[in-house]
Amino acid sequence: MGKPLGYKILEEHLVSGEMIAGSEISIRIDYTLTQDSTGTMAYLQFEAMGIDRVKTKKSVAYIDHNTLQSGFENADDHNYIMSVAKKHGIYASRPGNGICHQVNLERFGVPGATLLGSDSHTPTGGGIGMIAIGAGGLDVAVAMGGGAYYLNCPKFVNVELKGELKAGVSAKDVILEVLRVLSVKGGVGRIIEYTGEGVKTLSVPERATITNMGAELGATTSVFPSDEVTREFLKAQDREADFKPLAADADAEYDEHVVIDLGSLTPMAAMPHSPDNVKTIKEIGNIKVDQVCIGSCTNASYRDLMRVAAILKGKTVSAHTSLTISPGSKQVMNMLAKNGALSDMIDAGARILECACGPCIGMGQSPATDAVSVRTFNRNFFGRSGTKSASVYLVSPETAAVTAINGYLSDATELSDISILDVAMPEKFEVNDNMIAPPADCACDVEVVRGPNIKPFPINSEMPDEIEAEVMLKMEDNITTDHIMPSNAKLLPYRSNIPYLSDYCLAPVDETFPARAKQAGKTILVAGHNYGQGSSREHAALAPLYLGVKAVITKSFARIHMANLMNSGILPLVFVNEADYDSIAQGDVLKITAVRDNVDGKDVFTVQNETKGTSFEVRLEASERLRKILLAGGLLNYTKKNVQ
Ligand code: MIC
Ligand code: SF4
Repeated sequence: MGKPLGYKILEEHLVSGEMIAGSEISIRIDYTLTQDSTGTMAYLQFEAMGIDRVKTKKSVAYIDHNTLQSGFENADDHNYIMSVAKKHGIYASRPGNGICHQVNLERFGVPGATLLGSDSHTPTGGGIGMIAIGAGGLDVAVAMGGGAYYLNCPKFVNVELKGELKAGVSAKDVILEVLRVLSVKGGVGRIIEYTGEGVKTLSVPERATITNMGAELGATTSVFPSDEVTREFLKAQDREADFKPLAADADAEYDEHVVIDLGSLTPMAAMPHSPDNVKTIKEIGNIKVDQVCIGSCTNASYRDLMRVAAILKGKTVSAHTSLTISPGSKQVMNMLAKNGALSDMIDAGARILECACGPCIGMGQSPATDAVSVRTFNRNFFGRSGTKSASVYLVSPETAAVTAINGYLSDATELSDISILDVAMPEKFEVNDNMIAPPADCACDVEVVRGPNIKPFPINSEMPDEIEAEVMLKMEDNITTDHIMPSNAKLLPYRSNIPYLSDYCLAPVDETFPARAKQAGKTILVAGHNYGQGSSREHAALAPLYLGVKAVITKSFARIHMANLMNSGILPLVFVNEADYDSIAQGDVLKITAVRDNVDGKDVFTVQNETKGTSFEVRLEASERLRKILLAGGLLNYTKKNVQ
């Protein structure tokens, strides 16, 4: 039987394990990327490993998230990243050069290679035929040191694309449709692989929009074949030598199959507060819009922004709407400047922001109270914009641009002259890597700069033999990492300061939690399905660790967050019978005895509810290696133990 493309790439990089869905495998990592908000922690951990130089083919450190300098903290952390990268053989993309995923696609993506990134949207690289996976910073640090990356062998879902998109309908609408069909947990434990006639009608950045938002499906990653369209893109980036044709076997067998007729799609939006809450623009109706934000690693490519410029040309942004545009890379911004498109945007009244994540991660542009904000981003989780009462809708760049002009949610297929959207891919991109700083030849020449914002990160102790603690918080389904460890302009500067951050841990769910947890000393969390969806930030495990969280019991976990919990030595447990969730109340005291024996060898064990006098069963879904990590009190302890 034939194999999916993702299967073949994983198999080529296999270090240990068997390619059986659900069983643990480890793979060799060719490339890594970090960004600044997860990077400081990743490099502190890399330094703690005592390795001189990275062992990957290439590792790149991006500075793109924390680009607001409202105090010394971000600037200090940037100096740390620049110097630590220089010392250890890592290329560093300076602030202003662009968003990690877009720049990586443009300048470093290689079909058939593996990429591990300390950001959940690393799968953007799947648009160029890579197996690109998001992970916690510690896993990326290990990969930089030459260690394998461990994951559960995924299932493979084939999304077959038929036909061609109509003008005004966009790659964003394709992934919104996939989200509508599969939901935010539909991709868990799966690689989403795109095939079919429709593939060749999509450019590499359009494919990358689709693989980028595979993160919102909870997928391990998403991948497109590498074909003539890929070759053209690489050629236009002066990198044709990196091209290699790749596709699934013609008779490839998949675990699941979804068919999407591109021609039948219409413009869509993900409504508040979840990326899978998708409806067509027609269904939602022409609601009044206060703010439009265009940009992010999902939708800030050359063609995206050229179409936006074409819609804005000669028009004025609605009087009651604010429009911001953040180009995804310096390359794209420069091309728009040279061909006049930037001028069309400025002329229409767009507020041009720097090439960075910006409003997507709440770095400015928080909407007004009760405002409706329409964004081309990938996440509209509750509170992420920085304004709790705001309603955020996720749309394509075309939808965003017409909406900004009209001031009401609008359908780009109804443009009076639709031919303006006919934008060709450039034959040649503006290539200038002058903002990518190369590493030093020798580590000895470089001194690492450490500002006062960098605080030691918490390290767990060995797993105790008994856990008895209060359920300090009982939560619903789909709790995101933006709930667990919120990120906004006020908190992002403290990504290297866990004690400070922990005072805001889970505050969007319950503001009293950090103080209550601190007082109790040790706590247990209970939640519904898909706990920890969203970001790869390990701060969502480190802050709970700092606050004394010993175990998290849920109906199910999101992949990266579960790995981060284990890496921190926090027990992630799943209810054997979901109904037991209902029997637990916040404030109940739970007790697990013989914890070490259970973790060592049992898949299922018992938790006593001391308050109710009842008991229930939980499952620990962990390989032998992960059990050892948990027993040691986390990956760093485990690694130290095994190196000595
Ligand atoms: C995000 O989009 O949520 C982020 C900010 O890029 C995160 C990383 C982080 O929290 O620093 C992600 O997606 O992993
Ligand atoms: Fe940056 Fe937003 Fe992309 Fe995260 S999703 S990497 S914050 S642009």
